[in-house]
Amino acid sequence: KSSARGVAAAAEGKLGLRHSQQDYQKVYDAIAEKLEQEGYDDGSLAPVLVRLAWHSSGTYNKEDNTGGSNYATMRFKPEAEHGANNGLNIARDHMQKIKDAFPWISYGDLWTLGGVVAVQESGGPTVPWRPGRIDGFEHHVTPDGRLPDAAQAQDHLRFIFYRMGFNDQEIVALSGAHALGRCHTDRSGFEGPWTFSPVTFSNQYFTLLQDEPWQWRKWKGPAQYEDKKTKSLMMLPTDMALVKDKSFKKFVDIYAKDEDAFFKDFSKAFAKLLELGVPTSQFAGDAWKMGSE
Ligand code: HIF
Repeated sequence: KSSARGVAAAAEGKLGLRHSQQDYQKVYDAIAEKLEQEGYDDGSLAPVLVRLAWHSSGTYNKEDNTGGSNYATMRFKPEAEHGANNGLNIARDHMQKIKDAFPWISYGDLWTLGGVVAVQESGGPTVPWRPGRIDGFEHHVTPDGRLPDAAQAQDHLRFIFYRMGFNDQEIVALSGAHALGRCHTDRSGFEGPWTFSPVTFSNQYFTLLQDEPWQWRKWKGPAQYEDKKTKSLMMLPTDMALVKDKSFKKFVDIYAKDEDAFFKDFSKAFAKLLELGVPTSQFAGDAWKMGSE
């Protein structure tokens, strides 16, 4: 049933019957216009939109080709209620307003495009993106436990990200997205931002990981690190795994030194993440570079 819709969607895409890059650019602009939210966290929705795009894609399993961004299954209660997705209702609700204005876009395309807008408008690299995802059904929801558990270390990171088809370099490159946003006690239990500028996309996550002394925070919450000097920043156990593991650390050092290298590798890895689980036949052609004028 869903494959028939996929074929139809792909055919429409190939024939260019549906929507042009300019149409999608209008959606991009509408999202960009909504990012700044006075009073919300650090003043921007960008971080939580990046998290939505990633969590809607990161359920992918290359072994059986299930999960990923194709069906936007976080719309369904069982996946919305997976613990890892706590708080993403905020992002989905904001994106629903965009969907109301552009009802022709699929949720998977909308959420992944939201991640692209958020990265780019926060000063990050251009992330090639193309439409083609279709809305699926509740039976496409994958089991809980496919997203990473922040309390764990390098073995777990590899187990989770290798399952999606990523290698060590890509794991580290992706991780730089924690330059954006913060942890919330009522969502994950953890608390605080990773960097001093949580609404600016930069390589600061890597320079801080490399340069700052980190120590366990003494508090009642889950085990997390704090920076010794200001005690205002945090790192998750999974973040610290990147400097404890030699193979990961090599890339942390590269990205701390060379922001261009980070931007280039992040762009590739994030574009790949956002297309996990989408059959190539559903894409009409090469990915686009979207952006504000
Ligand atoms: Fe995150 N991530 N992430 N993450 N994440 C959180 C928040 C954000 C992990 C755990 C957490 C990636 C990988 C991993 C963002 C983007 C990405 C939170 C806090 C946790 C616990 C949630 C909350 O309390 O609000 C783990 C264990 C990961 C495996 C390494 C990606 C690479 C870094 C794939 C990625 O892009 C963003 C952005 C946020 C901030 C959300 C916010 O609301 O500010």
